[in-house]
Amino acid sequence: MARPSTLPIDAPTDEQIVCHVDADCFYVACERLREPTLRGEPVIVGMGYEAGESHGAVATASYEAREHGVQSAQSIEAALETLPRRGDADTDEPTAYYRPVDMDFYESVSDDIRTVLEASADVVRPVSIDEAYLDVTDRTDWETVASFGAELKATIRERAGIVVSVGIAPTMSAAKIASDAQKPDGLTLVEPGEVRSFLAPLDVEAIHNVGPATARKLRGLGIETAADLASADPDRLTAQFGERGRAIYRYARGEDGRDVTPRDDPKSFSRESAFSQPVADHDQLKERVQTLASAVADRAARNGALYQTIGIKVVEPPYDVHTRARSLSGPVADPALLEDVARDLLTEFEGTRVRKVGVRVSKLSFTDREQVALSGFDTGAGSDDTETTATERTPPGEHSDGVAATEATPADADEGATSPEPTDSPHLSGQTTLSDFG
Ligand code: TTP
Ligand code: CA
Repeated sequence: MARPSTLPIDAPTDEQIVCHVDADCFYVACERLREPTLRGEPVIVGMGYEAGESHGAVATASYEAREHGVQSAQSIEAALETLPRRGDADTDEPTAYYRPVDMDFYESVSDDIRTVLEASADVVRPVSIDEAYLDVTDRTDWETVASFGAELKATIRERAGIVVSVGIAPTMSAAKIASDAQKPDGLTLVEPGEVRSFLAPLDVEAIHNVGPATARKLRGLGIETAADLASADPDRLTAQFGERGRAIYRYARGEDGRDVTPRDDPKSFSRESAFSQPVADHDQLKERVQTLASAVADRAARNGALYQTIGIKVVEPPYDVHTRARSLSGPVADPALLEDVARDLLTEFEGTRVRKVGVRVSKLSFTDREQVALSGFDTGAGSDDTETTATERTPPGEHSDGVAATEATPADADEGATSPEPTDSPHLSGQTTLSDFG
């Protein structure tokens, strides 16, 4: 049914059926995949954590560990106080298993989930490594959508080994909130006409575009719940918050006309890695660069990307950032060439003490390989860098913009405008030793 042209763009519409899929305690679920003895146990995955150590922060905790109060972003030290490492404690007190973050593995599991999502929906919008919106309007209808959701969950469990929670609603905001409503292993359906009453009892902060600061101001005005916001005076909200006042008023009423759209292609893929002590041994650096180059090549391949510029980043202690890049004459997807160019760019830094290295590919294109072959460019160029036409010296910091990763949060992410800006890799903070550039 076409949207009547007299309706404002944000008017409620029953046209869309949106699924929001969010994996349950994702990093832990991945660890349990390869280590089934962790099932049913308290498990904590630490960012910047190493086996037997106590530094780093909790990336996620299993639901069993959450019962004891362990939560994301807590320090590992604090978590260890609540739940000592299994094997360390000689008491009957509860203990937990601790594991370091392994992004490469989690990304490969994320790709398995993505494959199921792509096959189940006409449009998939990934939001983070374990979360995506699906437009399933043409795949189901409101009468059968509950079994569609159940089947989707079962297929993800079967193909990727991961338990997800699913929210289904006529709008993106309601679908997102619904997926969180009955975690873990949830399936929550909000039917057309029910969105406003579904939102009504929620805290204002649950509403799309309401961040912590806006929520505080709203509470100051006596507006505590979505119902309060939905029945507030829109002119007063506009006077207070500008155009956004009217937008959040609409969202609170369940009026969210956003379509699920595929995310823009990323601009680059990168990986970097820090050493605990500065390293001057060139062979060791070369080896690390090679590992990073191969991880980047993998990631580009998984995303069907060709790259034309290959770059490295070298950080001398304390914060002296050098970047070097080389442009090829055409786009390639060639891991061996990528590794060679990255290693070659590194030779300039022989003898340098290095705290951190990174590898990046940019100038991406997403044409398929067939087209590239047709254009006469040999993607199997191997390590022959006669393909290279220029070495550009890029000023320090160049790599800090335009960064995009597969988990990039879209510009219109669900965080309120007053929330902190999402980074390219939503939960990866500086704590990690292997992270994205920028
Ligand atoms: P979330 O979806 O927020 O959390 P979760 O999947 O662990 O748990 P839930 O069942 O409540 O959805 O984040 C996805 C992954 O992102 C998470 O497994 C680990 C990582 N992460 C961090 O590294 N740091 C953080 O502060 C958060 C919140 C998540
Ligand atoms: Ca999750």
